[in-house]
Amino acid sequence: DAFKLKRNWSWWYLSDDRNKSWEERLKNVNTFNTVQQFWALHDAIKPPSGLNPPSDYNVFRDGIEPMWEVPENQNGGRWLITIDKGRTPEIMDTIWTEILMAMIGEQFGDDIESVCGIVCNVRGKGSKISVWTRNSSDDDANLRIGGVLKTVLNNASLIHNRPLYDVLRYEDHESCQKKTSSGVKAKHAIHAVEPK
Ligand code: M7G
Repeated sequence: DAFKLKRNWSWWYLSDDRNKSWEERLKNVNTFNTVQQFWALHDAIKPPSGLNPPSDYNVFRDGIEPMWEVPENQNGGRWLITIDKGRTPEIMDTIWTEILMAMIGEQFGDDIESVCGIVCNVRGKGSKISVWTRNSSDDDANLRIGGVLKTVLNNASLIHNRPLYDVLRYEDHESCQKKTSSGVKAKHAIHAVEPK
């Protein structure tokens, strides 16, 4: 028997086709709701490190589209992990798979209602992985979600015997859309190792 997941998840791909608009580049790859379907899909397609920059993977829950414009994301924000250009590509793949497993395995508990999905931006200038949450002003839920991410990633760092990240930063989507060269000011920050 298939191990049923608690909900439906959709995997999306944003292609590297620079001649198309952002919306035209975004395609729904598949929807899954069992553990077996998840691993079949995960193992059949390239890991993030195999994609040509600039392209994205998104895995979002219950029919939520992975874009700022939809009601579930309009007032939202993201926990962001930046992956330095100098790090090995496997680091990105490991972080991606670890957060993905935590999310579809319901590690966020009741706060899953505040989680919309996860994004991997594969970029030549340095890739990014983020967890999108529904309400950028809901500090309690966002900090709990950030706390789960810290636990998941710190455990994974021990298993893989290397630090996977330095800091998680929370920013709202609105600031990201207005972003200037000076970057976006983070609303919250959680360090892998709290500074002494
Ligand atoms: P990005 O991919 O989030 O970051 O945004 P990047 O700077 O690392 O590449 C790059 C560009 O993609 C934005 O300036 C938008 O033009 C477009 N874009 C990104 N997102 C997440 C959206 C979205 O949700 N909706 C729309 N319409 N465009 C987006």
